[in-house]
Amino acid sequence: MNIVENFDLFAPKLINKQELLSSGHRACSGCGEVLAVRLMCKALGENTVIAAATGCMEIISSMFPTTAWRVPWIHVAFENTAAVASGVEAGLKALRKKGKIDDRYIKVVGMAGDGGTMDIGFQALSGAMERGHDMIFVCFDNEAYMNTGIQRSSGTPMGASTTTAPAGKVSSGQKTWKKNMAEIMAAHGIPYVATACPSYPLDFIRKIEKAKSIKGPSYIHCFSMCPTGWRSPSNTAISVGRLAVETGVFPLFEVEHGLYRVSPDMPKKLRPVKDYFKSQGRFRHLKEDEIDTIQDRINLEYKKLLEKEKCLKTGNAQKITEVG
Ligand SMILES: Cc1ncc(C[n+]2csc(CCOP(=O)(O)OP(=O)(O)O)c2C)c(N)n1
Repeated sequence: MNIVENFDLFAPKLINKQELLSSGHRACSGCGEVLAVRLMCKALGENTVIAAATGCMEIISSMFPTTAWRVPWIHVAFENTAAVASGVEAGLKALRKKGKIDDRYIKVVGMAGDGGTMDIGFQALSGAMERGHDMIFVCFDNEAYMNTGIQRSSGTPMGASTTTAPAGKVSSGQKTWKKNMAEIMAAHGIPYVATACPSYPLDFIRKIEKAKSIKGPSYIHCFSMCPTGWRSPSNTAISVGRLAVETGVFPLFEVEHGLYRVSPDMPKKLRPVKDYFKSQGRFRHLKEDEIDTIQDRINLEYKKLLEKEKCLKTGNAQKITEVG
């Protein structure tokens, strides 16, 4: 289905008012990630089973003997979130086939932080996507191992100060470029990949709904603002998320059956990355030349993304899908 021509089909309609992640959890004040999880649950609805890795969202929501989850939720190890989710999906399929459960469609979701997705849970995720399980995997990327004390991950951006990549006299924070997880997932050739940010809630909900409607594997990479780890005031999570999108630090796009589409929320012209850096203490130490290097990289990556989208607009997309 052509995602541009059929955009109205996917546009957000009424938002589910039911809260499937209840209040009373222990998230930090101003946490952008828990807002994203709440929106995700609204979009998924109650016919959902979630497998969640250890991480902030687990420790804040499931302190024994309480739980904030109003859908079946399984806490699993860092390494095997996607493997557990794929097992649940296969199990439900088998039970349905044998007539042991009713015919209701249940969506299985795996979720983890950037550490649990991009580092330690990576091989299980790659395997589940390649096997084609009917599931969604959502990475809530707060750009470090946050609940254990702000250690760097492969999702930490270049130059950010963390406790294991600290800024100081001889170091300028993280020394490596952020792993481009959405592109890695797109390279698996799965039906649907998207980036999202809770500062754009309708875009986020629409993407989760679309992933839910797809029978097959989907991956959503969600930018998850963390005032605690990013050294920013707790009332700035939404504005920081907006700045990340407006500066192209975190572009919003989706890849449906190999076809790229940049979100209409992206600005015509990107703001300078400096505006984004100013909003957080973790970038406070960066010097002009370091900021320039990062700016060049952002410009290049965004240009590459727009080029990929251009294929769709120029009609080359048809050729790509025919070949694919
Ligand atoms: C194999 C393994 N290594 C280390 C840990 C300890 N540990 C628990 S949560 C966590 C950090 C999780 O980081 P991330 O996935 O980015 O989630 P966040 O806490 O940022 O939400 C670590 C290192 C663990 N539970 N299992």
